[in-house]
Formats: sequence, structure tokens, C-alpha cells
Amino acid sequence: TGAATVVAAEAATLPATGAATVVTAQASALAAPGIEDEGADCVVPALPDAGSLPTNAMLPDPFKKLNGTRISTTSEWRCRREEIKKLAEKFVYGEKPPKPATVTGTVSNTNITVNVNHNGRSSSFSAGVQLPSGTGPFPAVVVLGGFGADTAAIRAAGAAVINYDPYAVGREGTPRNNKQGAFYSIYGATSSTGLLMAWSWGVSRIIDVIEQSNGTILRADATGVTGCSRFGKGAFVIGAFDQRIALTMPIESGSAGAPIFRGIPGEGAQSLSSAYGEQPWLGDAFSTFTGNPNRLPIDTHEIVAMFAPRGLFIMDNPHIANLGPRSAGVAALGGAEVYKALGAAGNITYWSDIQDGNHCANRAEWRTPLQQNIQKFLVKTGSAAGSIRIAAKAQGNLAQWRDWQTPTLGSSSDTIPPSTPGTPAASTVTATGA
Ligand code: MCU
Repeated sequence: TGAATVVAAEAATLPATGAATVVTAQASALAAPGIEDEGADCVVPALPDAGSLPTNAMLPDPFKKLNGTRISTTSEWRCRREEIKKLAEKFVYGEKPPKPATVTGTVSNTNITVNVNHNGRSSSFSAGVQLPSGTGPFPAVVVLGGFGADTAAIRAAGAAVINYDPYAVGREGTPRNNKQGAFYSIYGATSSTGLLMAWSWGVSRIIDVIEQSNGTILRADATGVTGCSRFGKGAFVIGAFDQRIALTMPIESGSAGAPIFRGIPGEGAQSLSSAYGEQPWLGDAFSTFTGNPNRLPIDTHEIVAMFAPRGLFIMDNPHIANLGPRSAGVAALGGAEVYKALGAAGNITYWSDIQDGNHCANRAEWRTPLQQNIQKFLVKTGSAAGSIRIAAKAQGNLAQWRDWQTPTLGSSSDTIPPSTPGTPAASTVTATGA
């Protein structure tokens, strides 16, 4: 793992006393780990088979490990998160392959090119760049699809806009057995991975190219992502599955995005079978859950939890029931419990308190929190605390959806065995996840 991880892990081991520690905890809470998947080295037990999943009408306990015990320290979250990631890949979105053998490309003031080679196959795509005023290198927000996101506000806040065409990486309008786009050119047209995860892979490769560039135009440690509607679903999955993304801002994502799957039927949102069938957004394996989400071993509150402690600003529209705003609010409330347990409650914002009911409208209410989030997580000059701000008409009750309580997690040092001669120092053990 990289140096940034070590810093975060060491900060988390400091005793939780005194004002100085609060500052340290805040600094640690802000740090994105700097690698795509911090828990890649975790040993995850065998996942359940689709056929043997129990029915559970409640949201699964995000703190409960596959072995049945609950995590009790913050350091255990890293590998519990990896379990959630693997479950989400297996049952919801399809697998996201790790970084391909070769990724090359260029970053200019106007364009990013990406070339990928893997197992004898290759593909390429590009994305437009619009810089803000001022002197770089700049942070950047990847904007999917070009509508719904306030790109003027993003640039005015000091971040570049990367205009990403998700369809270049995973096309819509194709049958599940003939998926197309740069991802499927590499991993095959019959890959069971859905479009949302393919889009996620594409953004990860853009970040690879930024990391490999000379760093004079765009900063690799300050990437955000946003998009509205189907591209809100995309932004949600993209941010969840790449921990280099410091700020994720999904807008009005609807079914297959933020809303808890278990809440969608009761709320009358776009049905799971409709969302599954409309486009191959979700992975093929989700087909077995479209009639009954209660057998899912995870739900989207745990996808929200995968972001913790990174920046997450979910924007939602309470005026369109088809979007499942009540279910999205419950996902935020449930995921926020993990943020709380990690001491990062101020890093998540959910906002559906808006006037204009038009889908993907440009909204005055979101401009200030959008810019505050960009300044805090990307420009790194701000410190505004996030908040959960759910419109009265879309209030959900987390208590009705859970049968678990949020633990007080001990500091990481609780799990570190006393060091013995010849073994690595305690902080090193923590940082490598042992
Ligand atoms: C909310 O996102 C989708 C919705 O899931 C689809 O059913 C509909 O066709 O398109 C929405 C969208 O992407 O609108 C721009």
C-alpha cells in the first residue's frame, strides 16, 4: 500500500483524547487512500452462493463480517469494506477487473486520451478537458454525459471539468450477451459486468493516465465525479469502486443508483425489473433479485458506506416518486452510520430539499454545497461540515429498516499485538492490514 495509507492508518491509531486528536482525526478522515482499492490484499472468506441466501427484509448490518462477528475497531473497516465490495460485485454490479497490464495516454489542456492493453486485446477512448481560471495543476471533476451537473459552478470553485462519455466505455442499447464499448473490447461482449461498473473501470483508467502524466495540468490526488439520472447511477458506482476518487456527487440517480433496493417496491419507484431490463446497467447476476431484493446480502446503504470517509454529496429530487427519493434518503442515513462510526460524519451530505421538480434541472439550492464540497475535498481549502437534509415529503425512517445498532469502534491500536523482536513495528502492521 502507498504512503498515504500509512499516514491515514497511523493517524487513526492515536489515542482519542484532547483537541489535537480531533484535528488529526479530521485530517485522516479527509484523506483518500491514493489507491484504487485499499483492501485488495484482504483475505475475504468464500462468498455465499446465490441459491443459499437467507431472506432478510431489513438492511444488512454493514458492520457484520462474513464470518458472523462484528467489527469492533476502525482498522477492521478496511477489510470489511472489501467484503462489501466483493458482495456488490458478485450480486449487483458485476466484477471490476483490476488495473489492466498496460495503460497509457496523454493529458493536455483540452483532452485526455486513454489506451489500454490487456491479454492481447486493446482499446482506446478519450475525454474532453475544460480548465478553470488560474494556475494549475488543478483538481478535476469527471462529468458524465454532459447534463444535470452545474459545470460552471464546478469550474468557478476551482476544479477542471473532464467530460466523460460513458457510452464509449459501455454502450447502451445492446443485449446482455453482446455488450459493447472499450471495457467489453477488453473483457468480452459476454462479460457479466454491467455498464455502471464498466463506466467505473473507464474512470479508473482516466485516473491512471492522470497519475502517469507529469502532473502540471491535473492533480491525480483530487478527482471528483458527478452525473445525473442514469449518469447519477454511474457516478455512484464509479466513486464507490475507486478510492482515489475524493469526492462523488450523484444527482437524482433513481433505481440502480442510491435508493435502497429493499425500499424501491414499496415506494413505487422504477421497479428493479424495469431498471434491470431497460439497459444492462446492473450486472447479469442481479436478475435473480429483481422480484425480491430481500435475498440480497447487501443493499445500497453499504455502497454509501464504501465511500467513508471520502467526500460524498448525494443530490436528490423528492418530487418524482419514480426516482425513489425516500429509499435514497434511507440509503444515505444507513451509510452515514458507518461514516459516524469512523469519525467522519461531516464528510457526507444528502440534499433533497429543493423547489424545482424538473428532472436534472440546474438547481440554485445545490450551488453552495457543491462548491463547498469541491473546496473541501478537491481544492482542499475548505472545511464545511456536510449534513443530511431530506425534504419533508421524502423522509424515511432508518429505524424501520434496521435491526442493528451502530457500534463505537475502538482505535486501531486495540487490535495490534504487542510487538516482539524481529516483527515489524505496530504502525507498519496496521498499515499493511495484518
Ligand atoms: C433516473 O434515471 C433514468 C431512469 O432509470 C430510466 O428509467 C429513464 O429512462 O431514464 C432516466 C434517465 O437517465 O434520464 C435522463
